[in-house]
Amino acid sequence: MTTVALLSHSVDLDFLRPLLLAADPSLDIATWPDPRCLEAEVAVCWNAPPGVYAQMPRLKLVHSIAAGVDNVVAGQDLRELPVCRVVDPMLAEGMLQFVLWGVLHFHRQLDAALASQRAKQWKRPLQTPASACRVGLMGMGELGGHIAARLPLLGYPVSGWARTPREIAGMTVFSGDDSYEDFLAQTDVLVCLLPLTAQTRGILCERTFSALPRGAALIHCGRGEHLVEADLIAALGSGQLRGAIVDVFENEPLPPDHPLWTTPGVVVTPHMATMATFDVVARQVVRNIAQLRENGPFFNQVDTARGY
Ligand code: NDP
Ligand code: OXD
Repeated sequence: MTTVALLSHSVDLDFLRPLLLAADPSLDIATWPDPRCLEAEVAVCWNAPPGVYAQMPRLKLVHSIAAGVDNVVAGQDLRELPVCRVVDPMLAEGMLQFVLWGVLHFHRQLDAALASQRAKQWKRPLQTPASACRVGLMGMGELGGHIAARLPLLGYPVSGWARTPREIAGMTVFSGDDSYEDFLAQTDVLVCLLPLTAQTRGILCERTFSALPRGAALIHCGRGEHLVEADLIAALGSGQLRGAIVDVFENEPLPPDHPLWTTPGVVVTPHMATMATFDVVARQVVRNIAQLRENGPFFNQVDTARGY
């Protein structure tokens, strides 16, 4: 029998119990803060309690319930533990939908139309073809790569920025710090789909905003810690940025007195850009537990040295 610990200091993950048992009735499941968690071989996590793996001598596999693993590895003693994440076509499709909505919001000037509505003014914003709205994707992985394949079909010129170089027909993919400013200089709508790592923390800052064309917009779907909120507010205030859709925050839920709720030009969404269904999450976890028993290779294992 494999014991699974459902670990989170911010949400009660017990809702996964019936789904995991449906996929593998033999599992023994404990939910944090049940002390039995410390006996588990498998940790299934979102915002894992700090330092908890160090107290789990039998732990053999750490599994995020999400695409990102930052809050699963931060502040933990990982030893040589394998860490896996969720990769799912419907999760990628959900992110495509969210980003498309955001691109349309800026390209079709719905931000201007909503501002006019608030002022009870009938103003028809100038409409331009999709070809005039250049989308820049930070991150060309499972999510950014899917969006890069689909947005051009609607006429949007898309470029990408990743850590490592690659060739994609019909698209410029920039890579590394040396080409970062070149990437930004030709981007009207910047979409952040990066993982949170030591290299990407704070990347959405004054340096980034000032390298964009004046009046560019931001769609931020990565992690809250990518964004220097004061720099965003300053860039919006100066007109360097025209608007921002912000889905992720350093402190979630966003506190009621947070300035971004009411900063002109900002659309706040509650970390809803996309998610896998809980059923998919449970099935992917159970599939990797089977691999653990068989000593087989894990699905969607991350490179913990790289951080994603
Ligand atoms: P992947 O690991 O598949 O892709 C990550 C991409 O980021 C890769 O292209 C990688 O480059 C690039 N990258 C990593 N570090 C750097 C760096 N230092 N400089 C430039 N590029 C870098 O991740 P996913 O696409 O699956 O997910 C991305 C993130 O999206 C998640 O980590 C999570 O934070 C966020 N997310 C947010 C959701 C929401 O609802 N808001 C939902 C799901 C995910 P390379 O290809 O060269 O390795
Ligand atoms: C994820 C998320 O990483 O929900 O999947 O943010």
